[in-house]
Amino acid sequence: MMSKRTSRLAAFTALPAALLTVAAVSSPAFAEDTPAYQIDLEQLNDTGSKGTALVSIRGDKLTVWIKSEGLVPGQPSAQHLHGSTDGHDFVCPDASADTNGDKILNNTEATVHYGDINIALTVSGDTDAATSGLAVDRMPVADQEGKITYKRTIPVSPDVVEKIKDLHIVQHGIDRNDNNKYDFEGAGKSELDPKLPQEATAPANCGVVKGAAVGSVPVGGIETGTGAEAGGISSGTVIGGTAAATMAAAGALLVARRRMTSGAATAKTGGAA
Ligand SMILES: [Cu+2]
Repeated sequence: MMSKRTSRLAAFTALPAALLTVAAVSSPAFAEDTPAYQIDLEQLNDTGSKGTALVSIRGDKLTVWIKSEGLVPGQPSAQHLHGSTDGHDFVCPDASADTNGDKILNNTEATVHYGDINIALTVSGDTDAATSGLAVDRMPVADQEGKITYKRTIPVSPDVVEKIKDLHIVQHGIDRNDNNKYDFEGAGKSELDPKLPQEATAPANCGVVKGAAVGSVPVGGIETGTGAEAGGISSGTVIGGTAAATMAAAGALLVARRRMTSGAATAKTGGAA
């Protein structure tokens, strides 16, 4: 017991002070043994954006904390867990992923590397990739310094519980012409929808889930100090209905591309004002 508590404390000591505060406020999520994984968000598209995130799983609930900066002040940033739970090893792209050579890493180019949207990290309502992928009216808005603080706990499917380490966090929205809004002068039209500025949909940062849990491990509901230690998610209690969930996810991804366009249209109203 002592050692678990000690290691958890040590892990959090390594996190930025600001994030620590968030974790402290929400300590109930960590009051029980819960695996938590750290994500370092690193810039894409020369945004200078960076941040730290934590993801933890307790039963079928995923909690995501994000503390980031370098987003466009006053603008909504679409943010997602990207990647797949079928074992495909997606990664965060670098500048070489700009295959059309226009000096902008757009979402389509980046998706080759970080995968499709798996979960939309909205601030409220559903988190389905298909219906909320670009529901920018429900995405966090960066403050006047371009910072975003986010925390949400959401139910997830068993395959996400099992494969959380295969997913990445991506925040979108860049400002090429530094005028604190998404507009067409900065980077032209989005490849997703010509009615949208590229600045609204291009990725600003990306981070992968690091392999080792920073917190201690057994998932809530499993009263044991053994067996569940390594992955923390090996219990049969959280696995079930996998086939159905996988099929639903596959369907969602197919629809996501189409919905992204209509969803993002909402952003234009707010963003161009
Ligand atoms: Cu995304």
